[in-house]
Amino acid sequence: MVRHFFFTLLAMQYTHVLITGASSGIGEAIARSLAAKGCHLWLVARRKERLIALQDELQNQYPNIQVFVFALDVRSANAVKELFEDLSARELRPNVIVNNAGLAAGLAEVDVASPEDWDRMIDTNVKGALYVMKYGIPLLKNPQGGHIIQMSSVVSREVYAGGSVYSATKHALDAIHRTLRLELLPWPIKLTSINPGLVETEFSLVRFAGDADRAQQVYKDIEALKAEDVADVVAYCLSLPKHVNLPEVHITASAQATATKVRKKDGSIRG
Ligand code: NDP
Ligand code: 8X3
Repeated sequence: MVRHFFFTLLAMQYTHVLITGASSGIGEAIARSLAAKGCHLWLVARRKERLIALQDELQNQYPNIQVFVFALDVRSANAVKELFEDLSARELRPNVIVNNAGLAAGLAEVDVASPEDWDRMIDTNVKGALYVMKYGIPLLKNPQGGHIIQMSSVVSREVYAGGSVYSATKHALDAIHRTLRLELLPWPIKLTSINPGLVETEFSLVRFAGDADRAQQVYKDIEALKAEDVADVVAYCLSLPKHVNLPEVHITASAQATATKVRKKDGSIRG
């Protein structure tokens, strides 16, 4: 309660925020959290009806902000290009990009995994994120600058059996993030990579192709992070003074030591 009061009081440095993957989980929680702080929002994902429901809810709750919705697949370079071309022609445009859309597909070892799953992960997590940066960065290259938040993962630095390609995509994002910190240094553009551990969202449901029982096992008997916990950290990063940046934030549940090693509620160790 006290924590949420504190986070509500944070003043944002930038208040015009585009969020990819805003139809669910972490992206949706970021949208709710930033709307409460008075930010204008551009919500991006494929499931239009979910985005519209969120837009309606936030517009009703916070009539002073503007919420825009764009239903698109970040795997389409053309769709992402058109989105940012459209935005750059408008007066009201984003100065924060939360590059959050992403997924894991499957948990199979390399010799038995599906190449289609690999394509989905690489096309979404790496190429999709790159398209958003390529076409979004020109919007931030101005004297006012902006902030790019990249949703990565603890597996940008770790690996586990069955997670080779998901982990490879997040390692790739880490390399891209560190490269962009060099390339964008001439501009007042902050870059933050958020690296969460286990967060209870639709992530595992997607990973296991809608198998709810299997997805529930991932979070069973442990106290994982909630999407709101990650959203609070994003809000904190966006509220830091202009001269302060957190380039990388690792955030895990208190009961998580590595991507796979967690303390269960009964005190035993899983993984
Ligand atoms: P969710 O499955 O709940 O949300 C994923 C979001 O990404 C949805 O809004 C989905 O929208 C969007 N998305 C997926 N593919 C595309 C696409 N091709 N084009 C546009 N949007 C897309 O999972 P999380 O909230 O947990 O995941 C968000 C990010 O956090 C991901 O990058 C994930 O890798 C990362 N992460 C998650 C962790 C976890 O344990 N949950 C831990 C560490 C990092 P739609 O389907 O409507 O397009
Ligand atoms: C998601 C975290 O450990 O489930 O990035 O792969 S994990």
